Amino acid sequence: MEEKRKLFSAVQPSGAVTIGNYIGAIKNFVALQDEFDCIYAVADLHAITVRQEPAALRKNTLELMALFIACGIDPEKCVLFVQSHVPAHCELTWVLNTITYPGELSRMTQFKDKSAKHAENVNMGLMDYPVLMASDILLYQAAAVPVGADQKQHLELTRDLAIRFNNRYSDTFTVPEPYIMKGSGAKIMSLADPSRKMSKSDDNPNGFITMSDDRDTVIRKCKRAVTDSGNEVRLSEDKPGVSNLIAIYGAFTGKSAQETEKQFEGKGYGDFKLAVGEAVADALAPIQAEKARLLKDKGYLNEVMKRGEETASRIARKTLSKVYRKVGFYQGE
Ligand code: AQP
Repeated sequence: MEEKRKLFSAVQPSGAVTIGNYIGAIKNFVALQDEFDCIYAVADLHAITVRQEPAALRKNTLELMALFIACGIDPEKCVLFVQSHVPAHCELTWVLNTITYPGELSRMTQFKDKSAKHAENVNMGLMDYPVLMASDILLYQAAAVPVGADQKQHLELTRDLAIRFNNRYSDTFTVPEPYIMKGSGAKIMSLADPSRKMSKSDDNPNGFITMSDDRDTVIRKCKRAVTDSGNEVRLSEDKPGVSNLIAIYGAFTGKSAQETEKQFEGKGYGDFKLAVGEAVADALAPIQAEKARLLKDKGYLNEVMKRGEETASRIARKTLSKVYRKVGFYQGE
């Protein structure tokens, strides 16, 4: 049987996961699990580049693992693990750091944004984030990486580092390609400010809907969402607020923008916002119930993580020992 291509992606346990993370990442992870050999991580090493409360980080890690499974990622088909459980990620980062130039990292948009946002904590990890991300991907010889628009620059660096290493030391890494999902690429914007990305670390909780928000909260946040002047439900660049809600509605109902426009023709924003809220709440309810069930079974979650760690470590070690050999580390005769 032909071997499937490997695909890697991860989500940071840096807060309560939003519907932006779900639409842009987790929903796609589920759709890709039959086509690829998928490896998905809870990226806790990445998360500490921004200050985290230790107890919250532990809780968010377990919750994210449960959420992955509750959303439909099958641990029997995919490798699901926690990044810090596989030390090879840090080890490869060190080697790749030695072929990365500071200028490449200081000009990254995310570094600039997060440095501005966390001016009190501009640390080396924040700057080195893309090299750790390159290690995540290259360790597994991933051919494809599903990326949102916000991660394209980082994937480009991963490709550059893979090519640079391969040229210097001979062929070692698969050079990954971005995987753009058909009909997606949606970047979900903040409900409070549709010019900004919806982010789990946003200080304004009205800007995002989390995957754990209850029905009333979801509907209230949708009702309060900043919309544009006028009252016509139409996808348009000059209607960023309404366009964002159309994207969210589409992601949870499967309806195209045209279908949504037609459905709400002659109706105002009020009806539309309520319908968006109800659609999101309806879709989240079964996921929330399954997540709650899984969180009661820590033994099962720990076992999934352990299995994931073992499989991930095996693949990662193979790549790492190749890298160590190529750079000239003595590994016994
Ligand atoms: N608003 C979004 N729309 C679409 N996709 C999104 N992603 C994040 N926000 C949106 C996608 O989610 C995946 C995991 O992201 P991450 O947790 O690794 O970090 P992030 O991109 O920095 O997400 P957040 O929510 O903005 O986290 P914080 O606030 O901690 O920085 C990625 O594939 C991303 O594209």
